[in-house]
Amino acid sequence: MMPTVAVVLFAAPALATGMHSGTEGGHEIMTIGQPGMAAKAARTIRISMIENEDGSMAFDPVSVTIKRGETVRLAFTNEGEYDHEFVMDTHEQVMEHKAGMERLPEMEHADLNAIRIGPQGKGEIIWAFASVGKFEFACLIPGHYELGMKGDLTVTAN
Ligand SMILES: [Cu+2]
Repeated sequence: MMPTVAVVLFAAPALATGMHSGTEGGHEIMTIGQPGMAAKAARTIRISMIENEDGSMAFDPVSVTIKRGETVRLAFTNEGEYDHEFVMDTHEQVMEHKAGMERLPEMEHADLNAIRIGPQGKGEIIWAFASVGKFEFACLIPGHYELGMKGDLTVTAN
């Protein structure tokens, strides 16, 4: 029998934070996919976190398209002077996570579909996208979403 390593890796932090309400029995499969293996990442998508002079904030690019089954290296650069984060999920889950961040702004999240990056910092997520659909990415540090830090992630059929 092949061990399902990815599921085990994912389940541990979800249990630790207890942030997602969609879990039953501590076992959660995310619609958007799961952490991928670096060796399988066929391409890199570079995403910058930007603070504009007018006070607005943004991701660049603001939309990303990926094919179902693709493993992608998402490489982030925070070009600003504040911390930023990237979380990707269904719109519903992003909104739930956003509400959680507003209740507990200092909350550290260990979710594998999210990363927090300090000023001028870099980071990456390697992700295997499992399902066709419309997803969202966002920075959920309070206020940043409203200032523009969100984007569309579309997973297409092959
Ligand atoms: Cu931000």
